[in-house]
Amino acid sequence: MSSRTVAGVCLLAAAAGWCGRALAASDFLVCSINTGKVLRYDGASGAFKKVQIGLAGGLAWPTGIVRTADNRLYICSAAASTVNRYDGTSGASLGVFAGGGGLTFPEALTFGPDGNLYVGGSGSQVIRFNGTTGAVIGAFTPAGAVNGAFGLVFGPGPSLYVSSFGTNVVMRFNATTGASQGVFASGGGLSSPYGLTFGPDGNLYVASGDTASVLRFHGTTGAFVDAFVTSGSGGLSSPVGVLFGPDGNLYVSSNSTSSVLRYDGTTGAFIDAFVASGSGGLVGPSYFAIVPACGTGDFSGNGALGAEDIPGFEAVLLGFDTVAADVAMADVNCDGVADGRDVQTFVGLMLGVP
Ligand SMILES: [Ca+2]
Ligand SMILES: [Ca+2]
Repeated sequence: MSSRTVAGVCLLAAAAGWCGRALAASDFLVCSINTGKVLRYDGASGAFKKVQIGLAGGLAWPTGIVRTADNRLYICSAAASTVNRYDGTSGASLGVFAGGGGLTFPEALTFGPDGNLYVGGSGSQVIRFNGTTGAVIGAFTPAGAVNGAFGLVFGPGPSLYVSSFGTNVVMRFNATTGASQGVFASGGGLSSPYGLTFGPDGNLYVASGDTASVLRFHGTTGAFVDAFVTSGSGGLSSPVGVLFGPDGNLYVSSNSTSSVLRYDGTTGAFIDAFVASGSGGLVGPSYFAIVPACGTGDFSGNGALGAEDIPGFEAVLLGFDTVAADVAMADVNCDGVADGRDVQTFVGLMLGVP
């Protein structure tokens, strides 16, 4: 059977929802501020894989990063005061997506429940952009409500929770109107807050830059719970990004030590330097994203993707081969599923066409 036939079968099947084979493997994409690059690491071992984006599209001082379901990467190019868009597989630049509207030195971004893009920077307001076109919608939060919006997350309320870097608090805003709901979290030593995320226990975890810790606040009341990651634990210094990984543990980028550290997701105890200091040329990590791992398509195991790999690739797409490692290998377009949408990328890689 030709690969063209396979593509046709699986595109139809994918539409019906049964052909795609979901994967568990993930990678980390880490923004390396000082080198202007985005680096890819194995989500299981933390080993360096490759430079995903290297200075492409005018990327300067990369900070906030999110991946969307259509496999696009949106990255804050802080020094250019723009949000740039990239192909999640090749890392190719798709140009500047958003900018203007008063956005300066953006460091944090997230898509909202309305599908629009919310970006925080060095100013006093979170700016909203059309999530499809990137056009400026306008300031979302009231003027002066924050001083450096360097962390954003939508959460219970529904509300938008914003780290206000210069005032050492987490502010809360109505997720629909942007109206201020006041200070949500403060105290416990919170100083120069950066990334924040809601954990599996429903509480809010906030990177506290100046105290080199990750503080936990009650997810409903905002009351200080504890220093979940204690000051300097595991060498933590100037934490920026905080995310719970697929293994349930907490990952924290340690900007000053150029590493990503891992902590027990229940106790907060230091586990290891998941991404070792300087690995792959990492200098000054800021935010990071956890994304589906890319398959190599190299079923023959000869270190290259070629015609010899077609039978193995077809066997996965047709469902004859359901071995997890093979399914992961077939996801060459890195969208987390092995299906007909991988055919174009597979053929491109085989022919050496980016
Ligand atoms: Ca091969
Ligand atoms: Ca895929």
